[in-house]
Amino acid sequence: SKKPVRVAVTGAAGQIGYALLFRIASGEMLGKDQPVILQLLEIPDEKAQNALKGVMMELEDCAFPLLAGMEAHSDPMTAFKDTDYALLVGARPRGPGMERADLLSANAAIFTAQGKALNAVASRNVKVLVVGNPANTNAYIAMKSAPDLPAKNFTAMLRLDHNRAASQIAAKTSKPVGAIKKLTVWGNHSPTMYADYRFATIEGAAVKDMINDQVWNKDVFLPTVGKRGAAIIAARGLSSAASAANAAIDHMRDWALGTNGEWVTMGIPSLGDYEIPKEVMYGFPVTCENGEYKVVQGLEIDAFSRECMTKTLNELLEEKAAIQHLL
Ligand code: NAX
Repeated sequence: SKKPVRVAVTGAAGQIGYALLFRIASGEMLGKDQPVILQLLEIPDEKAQNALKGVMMELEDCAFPLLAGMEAHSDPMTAFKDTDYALLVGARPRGPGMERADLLSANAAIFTAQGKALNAVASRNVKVLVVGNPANTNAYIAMKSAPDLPAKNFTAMLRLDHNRAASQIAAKTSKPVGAIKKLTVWGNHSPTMYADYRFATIEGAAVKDMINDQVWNKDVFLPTVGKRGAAIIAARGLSSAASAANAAIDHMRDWALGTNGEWVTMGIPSLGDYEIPKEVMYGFPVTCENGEYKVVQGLEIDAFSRECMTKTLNELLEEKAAIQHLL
């Protein structure tokens, strides 16, 4: 049987953690033949550490055959030791009266420390997914704080936006969601993201022709996908958790095990494709093979798309400018 791999998860006692850890331990992320060791990080606070112990008791009680080990940590320098995968979920949420700049700098402190710890102790091939918001900028900060690791190993989660876009298109076209191919979401994980179905197909037919309604695209589809997180908070009283955990599983599984030529969306450090400046952590259409992602090339960017892509890029550049002095 395979040698266990190490999977670090931060914010492990939070809502997303609770929807995520059991699925990782059951083999849904890395395969039903891949044993895992969970290295769980929470803040040192006693309540959080106790809650983490409780989650670990439940993980034990699942008797998952693939769960080869489990550790609780309060320091990223031990939590990330030799880790092959790191899911950075824990982040500082926006408190009452907190300005956007305060939120960015509180998270910059967390993600510089975690990036440095990954740099110091993680596997040199570690695959990092940042979920904690602002996800793209946090991933950028972690990447910049880990100069000895390949920049391409740092990614941000756009997959929830991608899956949300797919479900809206399935509803609009009355087609099965699993039949939608070649969809993507460009840019920031925020309401400025640009979900783009211009290239999408269902059973070989172009989604664009099936919908053929630019007003729906602009006035219904994009705002619905962009504001879906807020709609879930309004309905549930809590932010998306199971769907976010599901997207994290999808992102890591596809990156590690491949997509068989199909497109998925990942937030990755730009290599300059599609005129997105290098290193900006931006959502792109990618395919994955042998543990590596590759940006889909040669897509035509029309005027409306360029406008949307620039708007979400500008937001990312502003976030980057706001934290640059902290790096
Ligand atoms: P919770 O508040 O339920 O859990 C977060 C957990 O992280 C808490 O237990 C907290 O103690 C821990 N934590 C905070 N700082 C930490 C640190 N420095 N090291 C280790 N642990 C730390 O939030 P939850 O609903 O689980 O959401 C987690 C994050 O995901 C939030 O930042 C949220 O905004 C973000 N999201 C990102 C999404 C995306 O698509 N990228 C979608 C869902 C979600 O909103």
